[in-house]
Amino acid sequence: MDRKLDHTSSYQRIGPSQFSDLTGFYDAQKAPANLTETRRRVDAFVNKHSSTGRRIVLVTSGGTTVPLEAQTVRFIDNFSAGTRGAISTEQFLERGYAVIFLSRQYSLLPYSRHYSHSKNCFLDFMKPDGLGGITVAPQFTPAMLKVLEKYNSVKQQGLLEVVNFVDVNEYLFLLREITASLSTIRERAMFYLAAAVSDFYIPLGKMVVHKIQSGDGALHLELDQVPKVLSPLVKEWAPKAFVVSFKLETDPSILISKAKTSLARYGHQAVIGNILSTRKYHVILITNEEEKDIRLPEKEADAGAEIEGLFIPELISRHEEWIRQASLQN
Ligand code: PAZ
Repeated sequence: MDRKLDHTSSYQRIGPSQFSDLTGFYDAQKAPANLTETRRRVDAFVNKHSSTGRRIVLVTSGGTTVPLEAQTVRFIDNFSAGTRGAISTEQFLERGYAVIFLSRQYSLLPYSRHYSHSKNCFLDFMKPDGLGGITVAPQFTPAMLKVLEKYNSVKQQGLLEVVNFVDVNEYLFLLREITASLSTIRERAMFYLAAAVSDFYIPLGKMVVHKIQSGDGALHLELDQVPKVLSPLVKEWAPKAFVVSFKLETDPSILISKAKTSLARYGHQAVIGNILSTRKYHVILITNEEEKDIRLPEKEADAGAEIEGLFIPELISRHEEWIRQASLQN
């Protein structure tokens, strides 16, 4: 027997089923509890680095969940491990940026990612030192020392601010808040939107409170479309910033046209197109002026190179030009 969930007994149905304007979305959804504290933290980070003239990039990373119940037992998720975001953050930090890392809780983090999702358990990197303590096994020491030095330097200079989300609702509230903060540094802000954000969700007004019960046959879910925040982000929230979005597809034949449509629709500066199965070795950088195929040669990949090391310098040089052009107009 098929059934429909009785959400009306738990929550009153509110608002239209799709929010064409975002105010409707933010009014109807519940803000995360840590929003005010996070804004304070991000404001302090932005103020500190803006006073030194440093450029700041917001890197979004990892996948958002879509809860099925308000007291969430089940949720929809996606594949993203946050690899792109974590690697990219290291690249930006190495090139002088301060980074706000808006990342899915427990997905990969810059620096620790070299060990946390390695084939080895973290304990395999260690050995007893014979004096009752622990040391790093000698074969891993040179590589780990390099990572540790970079990590400590970033920490000492306070160049990295990590903000976590789990579900798509938290992500959208945090993104709007961080954008408001970053907009104060105008052209020196870059948005690098690499998170795999769900296109569909269940609005609070349509969600059941308690665990969905089994035993009554098939479950039919209806998901609303997540509002497109890129439009207000580019046009209203941070109109002076340099904005890079990502476009993921599985069908190569539609990737470029979808990326170009996105660029034309939202009016931002660049799209990085990638295909699920080849995303670690091949991306396409699309701007209004060009379409650049960027590939990581196999030999370089085998030697440990990562494709972000090829396309992030390209983005940075375009960001520098963006800042230069703005300074000519002021
Ligand atoms: O997190 P990851 O490294 O496994 O994947 C990165 C990615 C494919 C999520 C990213 O490159 C991307 O394309 N993000 C945007 C996805 C989208 O089209 O919404």
